[in-house]
Amino acid sequence: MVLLRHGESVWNLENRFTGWTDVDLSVNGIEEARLAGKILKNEGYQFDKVYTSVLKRAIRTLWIVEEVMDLMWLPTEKRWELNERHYGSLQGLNKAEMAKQYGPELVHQWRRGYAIEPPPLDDADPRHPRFDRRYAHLASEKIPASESLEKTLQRVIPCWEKDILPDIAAGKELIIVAHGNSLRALYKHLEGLSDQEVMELNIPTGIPLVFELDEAFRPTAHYYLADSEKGQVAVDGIAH
Ligand code: DG2
Repeated sequence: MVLLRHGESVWNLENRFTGWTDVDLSVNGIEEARLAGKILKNEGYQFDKVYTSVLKRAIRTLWIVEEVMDLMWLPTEKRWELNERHYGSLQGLNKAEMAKQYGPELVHQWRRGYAIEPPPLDDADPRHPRFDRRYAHLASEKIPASESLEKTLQRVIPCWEKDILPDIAAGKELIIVAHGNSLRALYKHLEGLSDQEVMELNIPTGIPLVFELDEAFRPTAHYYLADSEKGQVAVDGIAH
């Protein structure tokens, strides 16, 4: 199974909290997606099915990977549960400016704390997902105005258990193209990281992360497919 965080988005580039804001890839993000596709192709990966979010930075990354790999036929499940965590009223704000205003510790807690929820979007805010058709089928209590990583995990893991795992059990090779925090939630679950340990976990944009699973679907190994120095810097470093 391969996990892939989308390529750099325009708001990653501008260092803005993004969450459920539907921004596109930056020019660099398009390149990252191409490189991810090339690496997967060169390494001989094949897939039977794709899971992604309903946000275009993940979907476009997937399209580019599929095009490069000549796999545009792949059945695709677009799932809101794989969306980035909702960043509440922080969405659109610059991370460095917020750190200056509120202090780096609080901003770090908002970004990496497990249970802390950023301030919510107002119910009447036109950016609230309850006004977005793609979430219209959801019960109102499921539509977030802000999410902690814990809440994100509470929607990612049921999707993993009910839908993704049965596909793996049926022998399908999967790629999951999603986001920094929805993938951190899945990684935490797979590797059994503590709430404290997951604070140190960062997943770089556009670098395929392979999980090898045993018969009980427990990970036996995981590794990034980063063959360049740039890729290694992204894996060792963080932020976006
Ligand atoms: C970023 C992650 O999400 O930000 O929402 O700002 O993976 O969709 O680019 P992504 C966002 P941090 O949690 O690293 O601040």
